[in-house]
Amino acid sequence: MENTIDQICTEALREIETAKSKDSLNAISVKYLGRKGIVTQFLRNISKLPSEERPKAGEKANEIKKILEKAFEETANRLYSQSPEAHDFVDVSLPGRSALPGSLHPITQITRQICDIFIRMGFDIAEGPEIESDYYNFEALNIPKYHPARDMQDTFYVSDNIVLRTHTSPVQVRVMEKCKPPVKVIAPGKVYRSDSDITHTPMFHQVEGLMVGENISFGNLKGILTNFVHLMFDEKTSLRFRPSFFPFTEPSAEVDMLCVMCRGNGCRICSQTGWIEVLGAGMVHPAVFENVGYDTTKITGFAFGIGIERITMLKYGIDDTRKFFENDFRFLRQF
Ligand code: 2U9
Repeated sequence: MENTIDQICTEALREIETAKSKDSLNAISVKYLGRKGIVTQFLRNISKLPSEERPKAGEKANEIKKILEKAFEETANRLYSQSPEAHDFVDVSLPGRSALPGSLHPITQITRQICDIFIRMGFDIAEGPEIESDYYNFEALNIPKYHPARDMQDTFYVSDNIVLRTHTSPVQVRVMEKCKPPVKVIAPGKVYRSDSDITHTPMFHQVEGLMVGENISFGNLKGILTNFVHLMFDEKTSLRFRPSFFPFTEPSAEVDMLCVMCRGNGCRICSQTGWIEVLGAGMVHPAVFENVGYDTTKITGFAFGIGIERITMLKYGIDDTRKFFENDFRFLRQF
């Protein structure tokens, strides 16, 4: 009995192996595994065997049936992969693969909102190089040779006199060199500082603004910035100006807005102060005007700098700047 089924198996495997087409393979399959096939008949006849022989014979026959089924499947795959239709087969019944819809990065969205607000107030947009000369990034802005900002710890140096811009201020210097006053521009873009922790990334985004002409005052600065914060957040968000120092402005101020979370009562976001620092500003230092050839007896102006990551975090309640640059879709898709 055992010999017979082994012989059947050997013969079937030889036939399967030499099958030349899917049709002949099909015929072999019917011959052995079909309803009246040799293996099927063999299984049926097991019931006629003496009871002590049945279990062994059944086990053996089922094992051989599995071997043959596997051999049929493998040979069918081999014959199919060699057939011409395997190479240009398109299953038109499959659902289409749609491309993931893209969206604007939250930083891009907020940059555009900020630009729109200043455009409505009459500002033009100016752009400039991210790789800058030491002159435009520091010297022209009254940042002296031994100022800490110039240190390798704070600035990325490309060479002795070339840096990755640490602010977008050089853009406004270039604008003033080219245009006579009045000038009213904002300069959005990437800036670089050699700094990396939970609140700092080596690259971040700024929008700086500059308004220059006759009779431009600190009052104008307060008006423009108050309007900006009211449009960006809401009319109840009041501003507070604190005296500060920057080499390129005099007087200078750091500007806080009423905390968006607690509205001045004190919370974790504002470290219980009720206020959040959002930007820096001041009246352009006369030394900067002299560097671009403006007449300091007639011309005054103000400038300000806004960190875009900070505004975006406050708008969307994000707690870690690094999230902006990890390219994690789970984070980015929320905006
Ligand atoms: C010119 C003259 C002066 C731009 C200014 C600031 C104050 C300031 C910070 C805000 C957040 C940088 O991104 S931040 O960390 N900026 O505090 N920026 S005044 O002053 C200028 C610009 C151009 C010709």
